[in-house]
Amino acid sequence: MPTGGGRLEPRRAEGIPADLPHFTVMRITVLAGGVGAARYLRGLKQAAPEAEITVVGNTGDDITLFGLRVCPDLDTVMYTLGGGINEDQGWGREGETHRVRAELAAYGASPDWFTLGDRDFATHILRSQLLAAGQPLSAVTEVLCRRWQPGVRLLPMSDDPVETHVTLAGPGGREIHFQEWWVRLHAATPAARISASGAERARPAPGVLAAISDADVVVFPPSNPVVSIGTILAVPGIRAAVAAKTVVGVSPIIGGAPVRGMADACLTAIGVETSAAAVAAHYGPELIDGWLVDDQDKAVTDDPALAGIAVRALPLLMRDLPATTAIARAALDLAQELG
Ligand code: FO1
Repeated sequence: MPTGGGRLEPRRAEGIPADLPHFTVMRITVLAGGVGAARYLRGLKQAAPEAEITVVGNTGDDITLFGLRVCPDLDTVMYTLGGGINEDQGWGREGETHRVRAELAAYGASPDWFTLGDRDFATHILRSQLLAAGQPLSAVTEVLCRRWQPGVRLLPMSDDPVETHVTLAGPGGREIHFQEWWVRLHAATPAARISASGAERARPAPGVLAAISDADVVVFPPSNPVVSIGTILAVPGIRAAVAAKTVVGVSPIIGGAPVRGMADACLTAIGVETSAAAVAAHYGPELIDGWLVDDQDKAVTDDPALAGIAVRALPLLMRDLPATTAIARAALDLAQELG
């Protein structure tokens, strides 16, 4: 809940003399996972073309493969906003070939369950080269974004290693990397526990806390509340910084099911029902001030479990850019109303 009573007024940009025409910049900070967040950001850029948007990206999905550091959620935001994404998959590069993958398979190299395309490999090779030279992930991400020009500032949640691990249910449940659970097992094997390994020792990356505290509004796009937004909030300092701001979230669940991905498997793992109301209650009124739900879930607007959270119902399927832009606009309007 925001502390000050300050209205959501776009601020005067620094250095503009008071008597000049009123030039203001709205600052929006978005906690982002992968595909859902990236698609939402396309609409947000359209809804507020003059705004300064900072994206705090989840790095819990990151994995080292063949000696290369792969950062799926950062890359999905960068490729999607930069125009290089494989639109159908929502991850990886468009126009891909898989010659390197085939050569690795011919050697019997493992793992063989994670598809890396030839163009995508270039991103991981350059990232790994710069990391090996001692550059922090935030600096490396800035270098990669110089090519893609995503039109937002993309910050990893932390420069320290954090990896989401899943403990499989059942006797002697193994602990495996999130990607193995997600990609090889399709999250079909129930998870007894999902943890952000290393989060407790991680520090917010440079600029992350300032981007949150300086924001006029913080947005939770329709990302996975457990392994994307939950992981970002697990980095010490981030949850408290966000809770002090006006926060509007977009439900990733419509009509009791995730729009894409397998957020239901993640929610079940932490004992949260797969519903728009349950996810909002999971975040709680201490964290979020507004919550957008689909028309199918408009009963949520009267749900007593969501006291303290302003709920608005509207079409929430991001079927195309105009629809996504309307959703992004609605979040900003609600934030303005709650200012
Ligand atoms: N998701 C899959 O379901 N199968 C894959 O083979 C796969 C490869 C892959 C390669 C690079 C990348 O950036 C993402 C990739 N993803 C793949 C998506 C990845 O699992 C994401 O972490 C999830 O979409 C959750 O955000």
